[in-house]
Amino acid sequence: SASAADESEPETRADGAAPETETGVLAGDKSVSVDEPTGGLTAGLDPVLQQVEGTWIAWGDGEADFDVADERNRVAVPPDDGSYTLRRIDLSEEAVDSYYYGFSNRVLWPLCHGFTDLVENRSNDFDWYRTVNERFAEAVAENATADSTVWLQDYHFALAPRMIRESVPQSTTVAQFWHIPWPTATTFQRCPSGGQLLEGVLGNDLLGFHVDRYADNFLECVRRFLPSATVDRDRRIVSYGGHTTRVVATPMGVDAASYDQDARSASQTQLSSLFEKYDIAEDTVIGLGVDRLDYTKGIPERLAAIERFLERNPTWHGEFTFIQKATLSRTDIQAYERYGDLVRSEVERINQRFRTREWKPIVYTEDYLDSDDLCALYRRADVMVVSPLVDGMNLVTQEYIASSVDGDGTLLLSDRTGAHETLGSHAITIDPTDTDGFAGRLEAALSMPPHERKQRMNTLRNRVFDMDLDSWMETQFDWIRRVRSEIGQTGPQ
Ligand code: GDG
Repeated sequence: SASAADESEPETRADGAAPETETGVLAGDKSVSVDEPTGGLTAGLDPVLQQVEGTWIAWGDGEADFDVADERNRVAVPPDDGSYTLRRIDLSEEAVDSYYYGFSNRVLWPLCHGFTDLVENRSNDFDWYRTVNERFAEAVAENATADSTVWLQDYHFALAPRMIRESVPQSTTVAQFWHIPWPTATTFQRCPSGGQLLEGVLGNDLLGFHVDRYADNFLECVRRFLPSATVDRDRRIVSYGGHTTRVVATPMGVDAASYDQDARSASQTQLSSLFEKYDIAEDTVIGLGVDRLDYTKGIPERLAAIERFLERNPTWHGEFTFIQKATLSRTDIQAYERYGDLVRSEVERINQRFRTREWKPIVYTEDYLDSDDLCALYRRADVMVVSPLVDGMNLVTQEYIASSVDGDGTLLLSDRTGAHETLGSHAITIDPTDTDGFAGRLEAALSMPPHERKQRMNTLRNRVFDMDLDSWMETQFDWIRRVRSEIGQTGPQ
């Protein structure tokens, strides 16, 4: 059996998607409904857990107010045949503020993305981070048997792997996937309690990153800051405190077939009603950006490049509109609030500068788009702009490619994303901070001959279908099996 721990943001899910289909409701004082997620890792794990009949441990929204032993914190999924158990850990408001909005997103998120100026290490946040990691570790230990695989997701659980390792049988496999970059040693040096975090993640038998660079950065941090560890860089194996961790780079994919299918079934009426809502003329050439409203995503830099493009290309006025879909995120943190204000005021300023009575260059929306509308927009977009200053992978890139079923879209992709390391050779590469160069690439994308667009998109599509979510999951489980058999052969180390 497998048990997995996952964490989602209170206002959105981990993949930014909202629940789509309600599949069941449990009766009681406070009823619990079970919703199917629309996409991403959450949706990818659901069928896996249904097959292996495991336990999924996640935190609740803090509102349910059930105590740990309450039946409603153990929900059968699907509710009628109960293939697996969804176990919820309820966190108090203070815990969420310190663990999630505190150490996870005021320290680890900015630090791992190299935004050291934004690191805010408030007192108590690390203690809460440890406490919540302990609560998850206890819940895992209660559920794990000698045969179990524990699969942890992301940077919210840097301490839990060692705690779990020390409380489950030796033959239980502990693995983790780290969805964001691992920073260089120079940056990591500034991480409060960095040594404890390294010791924590080295409780894993397997540690996965999206790309080689993050795996190499991690190994360098271990070498520098845990001198008693033995690091085999070539085989990417670390031995520390009598335990061995294998580090791998396995770029995550999306459910390409389902994006393809949703894009193919997108109707003209659906698209027309979106264009009507945004007040865009039907034959406009469309640029598109889809991001969480996060300071890593390079939205102001993108707006600056669009402004430069409009300055240099009056013939495109009235013909080209850029749609920026921004999903509000972590708004309790001031850096996010300020970033949102900056983005909105830049949009307003650029629109004021160039707009006419019939046209404005930028349509900005924070509305949630259901997956059909999102795929319809991806399909319709002539140019997709992905310009983060740093991004672990960036799944939007792959979603766009999978939805470009007519094969005529072009992709502008920042060279600072994990996606660029796997797909960059057939995208149009941009340096998000080079406004002139970025604007020039936008011009080039819009005037690219159709046969070149098709050729590039065809190659990108093949790659995205090859590296889809299923194949990523298979790779993860292949590695887990391999690590498991290595533990079996060598015995406890
Ligand atoms: C982290 C890492 C890594 C957004 N708005 C809507 C909507 N979304 C969905 C997108 C996409 C997701 O949100 C965003 O995923 P990204 O990968 O682009 O970025 P992060 O949220 O920062 O994710 C990142 C990822 O983890 C996975 O490992 O790639 O580097 O930072 O799926 O589609 N979806 C819908 N409506 C919206 O309005 N339906």
